[in-house]
Amino acid sequence: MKPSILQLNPILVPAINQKLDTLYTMHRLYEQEDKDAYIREHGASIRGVITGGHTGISNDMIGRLPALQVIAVNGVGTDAVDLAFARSRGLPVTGTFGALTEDVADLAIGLILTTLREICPGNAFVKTGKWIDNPSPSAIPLSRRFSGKRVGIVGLGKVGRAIAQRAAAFGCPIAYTDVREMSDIDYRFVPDLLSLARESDILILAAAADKAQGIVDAAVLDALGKDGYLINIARGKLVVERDLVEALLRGVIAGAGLDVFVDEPNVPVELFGMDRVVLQAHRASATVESRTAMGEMVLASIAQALAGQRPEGSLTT
Ligand code: 8YV
Repeated sequence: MKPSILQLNPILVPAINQKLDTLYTMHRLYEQEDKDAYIREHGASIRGVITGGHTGISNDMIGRLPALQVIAVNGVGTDAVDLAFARSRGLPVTGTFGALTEDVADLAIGLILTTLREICPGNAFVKTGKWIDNPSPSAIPLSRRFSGKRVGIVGLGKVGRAIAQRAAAFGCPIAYTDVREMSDIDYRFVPDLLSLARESDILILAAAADKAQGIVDAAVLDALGKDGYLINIARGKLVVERDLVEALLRGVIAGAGLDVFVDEPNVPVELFGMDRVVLQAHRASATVESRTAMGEMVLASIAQALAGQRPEGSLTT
């Protein structure tokens, strides 16, 4: 009999789904009307869980899966899994570390360019026929340059470093904050976030959100200042979202490029009409390339765990 796997989020790569279906009996919880009843019926047979970084899994759900041998996160953020709890049960929790770095960094740069250069309103101006109606160059206000701006990165892990590399190619001086100074790179280390915000034109959030909730608040936004931009490709909960909306409404900062939010898919509606705010639906890793590589890592983690091996890159075992 094929082992049973519980999948909490869809995987958008057909080849990965085919492999999963060939190897396992797949229980796709997101397709079920009555999720609670479904777990009651199938929970005892489940040996592996596949979940998204943002979705994770609750301790209650883990408790309902007595035969569970692995939690494979199809992402790099493991903040929605209680790692200490999984560790206490000897359960490996794996992530797709390294598989999505380039695409997440690319989107960060994309958000910077679209926000500072106001590409979205420019696009709408042409596509809605407004340019023909108003061909004067003064019809659209001037935007802001990216090249050479002071970039501050919060979290210099794999993604933070890939963003730094790209921003450096735009001639930007790079500074960063993290729990400690990194000895292997020569970007400027700033120990506290408030100072980093004060010394940056563009503040980019690339940190894990396991412990760092609400670190970007009114004071940090105030320090970033009226010509400053916030970019978030990490987790919505790193930001006090109400403070960010207020700061944008009151011109405390100039704009924001956001891929992630506190309560996805709910996004504060005040942001919708703002030209200097660019929004994405949590899509930084949503390329065929990243999602294929991520899917392969998920497959490998499950195969290793079910074969009684410690999955490569397990965070808890
Ligand atoms: C994914 C993410 O969108 O890596 C993460 O932590 O949040 C994203 O890359 C998500 O995990 C896909 O399921």
